[in-house]
Amino acid sequence: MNTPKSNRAPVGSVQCENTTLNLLKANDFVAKVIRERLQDMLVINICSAPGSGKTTLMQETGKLLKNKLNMAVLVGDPETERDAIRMKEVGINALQIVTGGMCHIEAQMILQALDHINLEDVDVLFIENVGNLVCPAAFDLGEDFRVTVISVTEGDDKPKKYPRMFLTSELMLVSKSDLLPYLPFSVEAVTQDARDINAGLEVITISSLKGEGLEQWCDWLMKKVKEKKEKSLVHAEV
Ligand SMILES: Nc1nc2c(ncn2[C@@H]2O[C@H](COP(=O)(O)OP(=O)(O)OP(=O)(O)O)[C@@H](O)[C@H]2O)c(=O)[nH]1
Ligand SMILES: [Mg+2]
Repeated sequence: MNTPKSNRAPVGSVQCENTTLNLLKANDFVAKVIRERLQDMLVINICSAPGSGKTTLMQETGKLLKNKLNMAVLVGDPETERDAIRMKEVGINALQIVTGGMCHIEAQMILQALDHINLEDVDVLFIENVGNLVCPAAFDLGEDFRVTVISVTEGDDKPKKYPRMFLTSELMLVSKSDLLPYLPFSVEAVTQDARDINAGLEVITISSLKGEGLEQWCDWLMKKVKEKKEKSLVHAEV
């Protein structure tokens, strides 16, 4: 009898159909409502793998810009309010969205959260997404820009493995640069791979721990806030 020696699948890959497209149409509808509602402030969706330094960056940004900018943060996690607590500890107006195990934030969660956070006079609203380089890339949250953080501990091969996140981002922050001397990570290689996917992607290398690149990041942010304010004034006049 001809019995197979192994039941393992042969090496190869299967291209799967994406059946979430209809669900995303509903999300896009809500994202449009958010975009219309938040015309007076810059909205930034910060995405990354778990632990790449999003909350730490928010804390440092809050400290550096507290006299220049009124910022608020909606932060998503599957469980716990830890990140919102960390931000409040440094004086940031923050609200936790507990997704109940879900691996990304959806636009309807943001819409619900908007009724529970004071956004009066806010210049920039950050959305710290759930740590995940896959699903958050598919969900428009009504943001003006998406910023992807990739830490040097994750490996420089990630952009081509998770291309949609890098394709839909305006800026890539290469974080934890203070660890570069200890790791086989090339900022040049990760930048090249990311720009192969998205030629216009801006890149800033940062260390929230040592302060490297934070001035450049804050300058980028202030410029975007200014541009959004100008746009919102033009919109109000017509
Ligand atoms: N060496 C170094 N460590 C950092 C830096 N920024 C953050 N960390 C550390 O990285 C770990 C994760 O940082 P977080 O800011 O919690 O990361 P996060 O992306 O918000 O994590 P999740 O919300 O769980 O996805 C913490 O132990 C931080 O202290 C940095 O610039 N350099
Ligand atoms: Mg966090």
